Amino acid sequence: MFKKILVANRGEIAVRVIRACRELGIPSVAVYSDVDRAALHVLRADEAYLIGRAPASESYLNIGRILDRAQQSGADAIHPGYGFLSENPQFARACRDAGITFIGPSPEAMELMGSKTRARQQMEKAGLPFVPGTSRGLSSLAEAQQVAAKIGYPIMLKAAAGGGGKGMRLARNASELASAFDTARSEALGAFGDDEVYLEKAIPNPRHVEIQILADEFGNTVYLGERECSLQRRHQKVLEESPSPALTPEMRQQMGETAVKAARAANYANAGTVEFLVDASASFYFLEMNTRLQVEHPVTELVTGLDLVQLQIRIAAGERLPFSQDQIRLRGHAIECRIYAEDPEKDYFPSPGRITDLSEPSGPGIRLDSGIYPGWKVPLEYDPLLAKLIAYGEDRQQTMARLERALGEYFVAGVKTNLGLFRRILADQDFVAGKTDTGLLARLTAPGQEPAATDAKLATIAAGVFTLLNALNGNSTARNGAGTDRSQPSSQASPWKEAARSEALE
Ligand code: MV4
Repeated sequence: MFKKILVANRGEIAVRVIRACRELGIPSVAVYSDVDRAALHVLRADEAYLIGRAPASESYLNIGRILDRAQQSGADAIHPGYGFLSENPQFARACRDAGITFIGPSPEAMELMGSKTRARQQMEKAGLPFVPGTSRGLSSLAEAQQVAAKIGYPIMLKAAAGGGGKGMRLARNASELASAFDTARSEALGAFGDDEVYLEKAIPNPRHVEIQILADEFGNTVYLGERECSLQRRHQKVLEESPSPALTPEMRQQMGETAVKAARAANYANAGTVEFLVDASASFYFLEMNTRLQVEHPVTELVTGLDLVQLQIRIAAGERLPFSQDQIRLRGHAIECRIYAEDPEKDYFPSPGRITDLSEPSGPGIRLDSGIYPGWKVPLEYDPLLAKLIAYGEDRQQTMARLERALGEYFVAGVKTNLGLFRRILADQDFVAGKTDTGLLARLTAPGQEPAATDAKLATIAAGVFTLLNALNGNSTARNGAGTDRSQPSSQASPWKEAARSEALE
């Protein structure tokens, strides 16, 4: 087993990985940028090292600096989390060259899946169902129009180096394709440094269902059920659940076995996710494979009872999978909400700032993977994900009830959050009925949909009460301790608290 693990990430996922290290008895090393000196992951790790200035390119994406810190601290493995360097084959290769184990798949598997066209060729060779379209880059508009005419419009233009919907364009006919082609190419070049684009038949109103797989370095590969991720906004997932309300046990098995075949075709080891589109008639198609631990991995952990991060570490250390497919049991239901610092009244624009007060949910069936604490200032340089609230229950009904109860216990002051959106999702008839299609979030987040007037007022009053209660608690301690009787709340309260209090009294 490893002697020490460096966690090349920040926020809730770095905290999550540090927890796995602690349980395995492995010392952990955090790295941090200038603005993350007091971040939660720094406080939780056994050691921490500064790696650079706030821009990610100078810190969390700085391969040389991170490897230096690994060597300096005596770490013999690096966990990349998600995002940042997690799907960068050059980083995985640099780790290998430095004699440090990258906790994840091989650089070769990452390269294969990083090119969406190469991945499609490989799936075609392995005989797996994938969305009809081209499996190599389009060399000209004429070629694109020829293929599109053959498979039929509407089509999607996608960047081969993209993924996750970035740089994707819909064309409903030949003239739309003509106007989209050159822009798609130059956008792909700008965003990914590679102008290769390909096309797929557009699947109308698809569901996004992904299969978690786990593979050891001895060729043992298993699937761990699915995650329904159709609630997305601008290609950002907002809520994920397992099992998917749209899958039958037969589909689950078919998709699971297809995902295992896809992983085998890529000679894949460690944790990975195979994404599928599911159409209205329940046919499924390979979309892409993500070669990292995903944000939404906790829903799979809850329904399988497994610790995916510990298993990643053990696989990377050369251990065999400790179970086979027939030993995996899926039980109950899990739903995850991604809690972001963003302003619902400004079209969910990021809203970083200082966390002035915090009340966190707990209790039966509630898991909170959080990266914040009161007094911490959420920096504006990175993704504004604050925490993931995950509910677990025997069935979807109980899970929704627990989630709703937990949302009522959750209070974040100082930054705007999307917490209110989840209360409305849970109150939505379509969501309750399991009809989690793409249109649902668009409807709930459309401008004017926000019941801002009443909710915002109520939230402000609640904030005022919360602040007063805190201040009063502080007073009683002071009275008992030092004999001072401050009948007014502390004069050191922040301007925010003062504002909230006066608004509440108003
Ligand atoms: C598609 C598609 C329709 N047809 N590909 C890919 C990544 C994901 N974030 C969005 N992607 C899509 N790819 C073809 N050939 C529609 C989407 C899509 C989507 C898919 C599932 C759930 C929500 C979605 C929201 C927007 C677009």
